[in-house]
Amino acid sequence: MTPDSPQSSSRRSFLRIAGMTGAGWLLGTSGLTLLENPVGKIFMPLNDRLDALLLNPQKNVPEFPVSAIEPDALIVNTFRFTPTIDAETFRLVVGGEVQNPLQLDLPSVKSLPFTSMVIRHVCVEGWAAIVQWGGVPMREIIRLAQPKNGVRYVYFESADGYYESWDLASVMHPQTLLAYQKNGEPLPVENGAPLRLAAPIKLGYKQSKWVTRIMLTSQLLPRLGYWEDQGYEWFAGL
Ligand SMILES: Nc1nc2c(c(=O)[nH]1)N[C@H]1C(S)=C(S)[C@@H](COP(=O)(O)O)O[C@H]1N2
Ligand SMILES: [Mo]
Repeated sequence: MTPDSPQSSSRRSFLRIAGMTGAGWLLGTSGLTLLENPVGKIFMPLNDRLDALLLNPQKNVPEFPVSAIEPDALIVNTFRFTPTIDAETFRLVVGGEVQNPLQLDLPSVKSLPFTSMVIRHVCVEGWAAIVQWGGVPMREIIRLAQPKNGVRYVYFESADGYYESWDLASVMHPQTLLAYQKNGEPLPVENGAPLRLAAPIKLGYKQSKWVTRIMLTSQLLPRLGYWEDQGYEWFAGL
């Protein structure tokens, strides 16, 4: 943990999150949304699909010890160009079929629960690397956005024009992170800063770098993903 660890930030920082009402939707750790009103606290169930994914989390993939990290093994794999993103003006947009569209600045993203994991990154081109990633579990962001009933897919748009679609269950996996640290350091720009996907359950090309926009949908769109649209497998599970 660094001195300015995201875990030390107070819940008040949630108020900086655009799209939240003054009445205040607070997030319980139980996976249910907690509504404070004059009468007391009322538990509001989310939609069934999301409830199932939150209350019956999928099995964690075993992680590696920090000593197993291979600092030089992660090959930068960028197919177009490395975009420059201004951290000050950056907003992560979360929209589509959600009840609570979000525009999160970086401090807001970093105020969300922090997780770190040491996993193997596997590229379809025939190399792999054990890497530590730190960031916010994607499920926390999905939960904040409150998907409407019927949402099954999540689209990720990147600043370099890269795009990917995932199934909701894989996005809700506890080890699917929106990462902003690599091997204990701030995420380098060539690895996707300020925010990139990292997960031990999918091949490298599913793990979008420079994520700017997250869209929740009930149906897959004609464009599936940068590599999928050139014939690569969509699910790409490990
Ligand atoms: N936006 C964007 N994301 C991307 C890519 C890319 O070119 N653009 N390459 C993908 C591929 S194939 C891999 S293996 C990983 C590589 O991540 P790294 O460059 O941090 O090693 O990023 C994935 N995400
Ligand atoms: Mo890759």
